[in-house]
Amino acid sequence: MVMMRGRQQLLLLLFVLCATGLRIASADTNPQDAAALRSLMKKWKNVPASWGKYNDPCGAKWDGILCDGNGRVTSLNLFGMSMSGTLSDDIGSLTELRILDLSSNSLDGPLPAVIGKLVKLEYLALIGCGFTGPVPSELGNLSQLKFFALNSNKLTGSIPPSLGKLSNVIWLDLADNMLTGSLPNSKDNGTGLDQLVKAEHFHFNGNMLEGSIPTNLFNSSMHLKHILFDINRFTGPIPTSIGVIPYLEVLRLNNNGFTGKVPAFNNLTKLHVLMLSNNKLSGPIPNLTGMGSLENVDISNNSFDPSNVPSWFSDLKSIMTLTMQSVGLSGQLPQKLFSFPQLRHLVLNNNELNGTLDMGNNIRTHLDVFDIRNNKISSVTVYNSFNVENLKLEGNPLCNDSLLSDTTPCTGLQTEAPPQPVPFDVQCANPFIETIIFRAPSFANVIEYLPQLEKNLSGQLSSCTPNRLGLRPYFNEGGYLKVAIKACPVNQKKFNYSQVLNCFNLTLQTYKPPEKFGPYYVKADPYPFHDKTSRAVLIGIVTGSVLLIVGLTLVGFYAVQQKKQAQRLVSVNNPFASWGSMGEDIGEAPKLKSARFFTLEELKLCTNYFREINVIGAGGYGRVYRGKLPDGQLVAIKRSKEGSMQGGLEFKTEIELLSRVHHKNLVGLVGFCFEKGEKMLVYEFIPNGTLSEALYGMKGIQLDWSRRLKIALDSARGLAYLHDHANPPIIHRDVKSTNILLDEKMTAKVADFGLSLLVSDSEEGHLCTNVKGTLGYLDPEYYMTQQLTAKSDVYSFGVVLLELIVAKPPIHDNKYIVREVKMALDMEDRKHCGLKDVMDPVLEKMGSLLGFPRFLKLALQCVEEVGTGRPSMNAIVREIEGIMEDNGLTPDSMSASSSFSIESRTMKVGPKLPYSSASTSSSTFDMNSRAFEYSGVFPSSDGSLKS
Ligand SMILES: *[C@@H]1O[C@H](CO)[C@@H](O)[C@H](O)[C@H]1NC(C)=O
Ligand SMILES: *[C@@H]1O[C@H](CO)[C@@H](O)[C@H](O)[C@H]1NC(C)=O
Ligand SMILES: *[C@@H]1O[C@H](CO)[C@@H](O)[C@H](O)[C@H]1NC(C)=O
Ligand SMILES: *[C@@H]1O[C@H](CO)[C@@H](O)[C@H](O)[C@H]1NC(C)=O
Ligand SMILES: CC(=O)N[C@H]1CO[C@H](CO)[C@@H](O)[C@@H]1O
Repeated sequence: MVMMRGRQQLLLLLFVLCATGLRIASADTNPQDAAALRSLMKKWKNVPASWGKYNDPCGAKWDGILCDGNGRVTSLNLFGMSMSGTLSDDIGSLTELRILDLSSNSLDGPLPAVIGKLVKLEYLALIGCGFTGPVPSELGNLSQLKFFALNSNKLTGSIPPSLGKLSNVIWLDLADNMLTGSLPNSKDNGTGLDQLVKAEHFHFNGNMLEGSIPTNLFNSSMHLKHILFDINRFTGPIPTSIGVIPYLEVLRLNNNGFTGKVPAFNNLTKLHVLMLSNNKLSGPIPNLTGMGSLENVDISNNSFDPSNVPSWFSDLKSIMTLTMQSVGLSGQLPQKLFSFPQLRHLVLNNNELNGTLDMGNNIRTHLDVFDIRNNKISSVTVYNSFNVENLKLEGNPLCNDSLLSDTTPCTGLQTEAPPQPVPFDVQCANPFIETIIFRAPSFANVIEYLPQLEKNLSGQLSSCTPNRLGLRPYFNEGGYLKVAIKACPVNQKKFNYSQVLNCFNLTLQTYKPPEKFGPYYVKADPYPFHDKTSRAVLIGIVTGSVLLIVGLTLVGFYAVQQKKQAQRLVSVNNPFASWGSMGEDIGEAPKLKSARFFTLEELKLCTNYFREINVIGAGGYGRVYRGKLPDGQLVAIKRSKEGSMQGGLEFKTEIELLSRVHHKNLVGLVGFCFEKGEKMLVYEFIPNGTLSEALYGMKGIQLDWSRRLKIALDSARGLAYLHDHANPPIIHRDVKSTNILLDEKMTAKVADFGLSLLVSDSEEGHLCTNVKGTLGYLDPEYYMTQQLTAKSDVYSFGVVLLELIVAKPPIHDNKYIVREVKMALDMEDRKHCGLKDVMDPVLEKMGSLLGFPRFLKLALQCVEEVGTGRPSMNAIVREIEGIMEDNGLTPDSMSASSSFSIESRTMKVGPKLPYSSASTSSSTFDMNSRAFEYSGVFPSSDGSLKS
């Protein structure tokens, strides 16, 4: 009988072993710990599916549990499991616990005091839950604790003095709760935070802590690296003892009520981030002499004594972000400041800075923001190397009465739109999303650092989500940088519990972000672990024929992966392959000469995620953005609207065409992007704006006659190339002064021949098509007959030549330029040909009008009614060359600055290039080209406007 029972038991055991997937059960869980876990589980909803399914938490592996050889639970890690409920006192029974991490769950209720019994605990992380009530003073008994993080809950009450007994603690984080009271110290409260000499992190920001900070809280034997006391209600003076902490890297005291003088911090030579803004500090501006590690300083909005620009501005050799609003600064900024290569944000508005703003000639920095609004600057010296578009000058005397008054630095039109959260670009049904909150980044321009972070994080998460990561950065009010991460599962519908626990649990700081990002914490969004399909799949796999399924699955995965890999390879080589689904056969990759393929991601990064501020033109086709490639090259990116008419085939034709066209008087194509429904053309960026701006847009730029001849010649050469040397020939179809751009040497380049049609597409060079072009430039013959020829471009070019004389738009004051000039014409007048009242008045002031009658004659030939009466572009080139040579001007050797003058009243001009770069902020490609079809308004050449 006994024998039988034994055999039955053996059989039963074998059966159980088989049913649990042939797992060899190791140590049984200690019954006390097993009971505690079951009781804890009763108070929790949505525990991992493995919980309770198996009898033995250690042996059968409940997700998130680790045990020692005696079956005692040593680690309870349920980060981001989307659980809810409360934490019961049963936790106190797990006395061998070393790691307790329940972060990013919807747990609430009070923290049980019995956590204080877990005396072996080294890591306690209850971050981003909803715990309420006080921090139990019993937690001070956790003498082995190294990592103590209760941040981002709803804890109330004061910080218990007993925490001073956490003699091994390195990380102490109580931030973002509702804590009140003062910081306990050993002198007043028996025990206190001053005793935590091993601590490297005091993170108490975002509470309602109050009172003054005791002087004895800090001493020189401490190891503090980060002091985050910002956004509280502290009052009284900043203790001088902070200045003796040898390893301090981040000091954030901003947004409190600190008063009095800022103590000497000069010995804090490792300090990177110093934030004192929005307090009531007084006395002299802090003396930061010798603090060469500072990268991010903000001392704005205090009540410092007015002072001259301090000499330590020249010491900040590592500075990236310097913010000093309303601190009573006067005088001039030292040029040295602008030689520090990492400086990106300089915000000095609402001070008394006066005299000339002269950044010197060796600017090594690229300022993304230079805000010097509401000061007393009366003049500015601008050098070639400085990017004027980021300068904000409003509210300075300089803006009242100078040629700058209408420019963006003074009008503030470039004021940054509030940051828009950009959409993630990875898509999947069940992404895992978590946000890393960086509490003291050194930089303000995240775009520059995002690629580093992405690379670094991809490495960290690669075992769960290779190549499938989206990042979305944004700064919030406190200067905290939040980066949301969206990770997609690969070859599976969802992430499982153990993947989330092993890959995404960044709470214990095992993940090291790149330098300059500073301290961080992580908060995960809830994840839909518990919807039915996933459980069915899981149960299916467990209960089915394990080997068979594993075998089949492996084969299946392999096949899918091979296929995916093959597809990936194809799509990298040929971005057009994925577009076959549009119903058109686009075929092979375009045949490109020297133009490259950009990914959508690359173009996003170089345009700041297509931010509004980078838009330099817009119109029917879409928008044009300014961007900066990683190698520093500036580009103009023409992005077609979603669902724009042009299909993949036309797009391919266009880029093939454009990539073949290379001429120094044509704006060159750098590359293109064709991905996820986006069609973008990337052109070289031409810094000095359009011809129309130079003629009648910007004040300050004045082109003399010989310079205008040269511009006419340059653009004629560009068009002649399109007509006669491009293969196949190209008709521009939209020649106008806004499509002629001026580069840094004032060389003209013709832009936007995207509307072009291939001449060879039709017979005998004639094209029958809908009339397209721009009001004021349109060839009347083309309009009447709809026959497009190269001579239509010649007509439009003739209008541009007249604009060079008149310096007004082709239609102005209800007059049409062609008609206006013809009416005034009087060839008897040898000097002005009767156009004295019509022509640009500055022309005569700026020197003689060599060859003017011949030039005028050429222009009028170009605008002949009948196409056959007009010269070819080649003939035009030869005639302008002739005009220049006969008048002693050498067409190909005009230097950049010889005749380009600028009126200078309050503005001094640097040695290199005058203030012409102001026009960089306006459009490179005029997309407002009011292209119209038959029904448009057309000016007849007699000057009236007809409908
Ligand atoms: C610490 O001592 C000070 C001075 O006696 C007292 O005001 C404060 O309330 C004490 N703090 C705590 C947390 O007990
Ligand atoms: C800085 O350190 C030096 C040398 O240790 C010391 O003499 C000086 O008093 C310190 N300054 C401050 C402000 O603590
Ligand atoms: C600032 O501190 C440095 C070094 O401690 C000292 O030499 C200098 O005189 C101080 N400057 C002012 C304006 O107090
Ligand atoms: C700037 O302001 C200071 C102090 O008000 C004054 O002494 C100085 O002369 C001013 N400089 C210029 C160039 O106006
Ligand atoms: C407690 C725990 O499971 N920690 C894991 C968190 O993630 C890291 C990787 O970042 C793993 O190494 C840990 O085991």
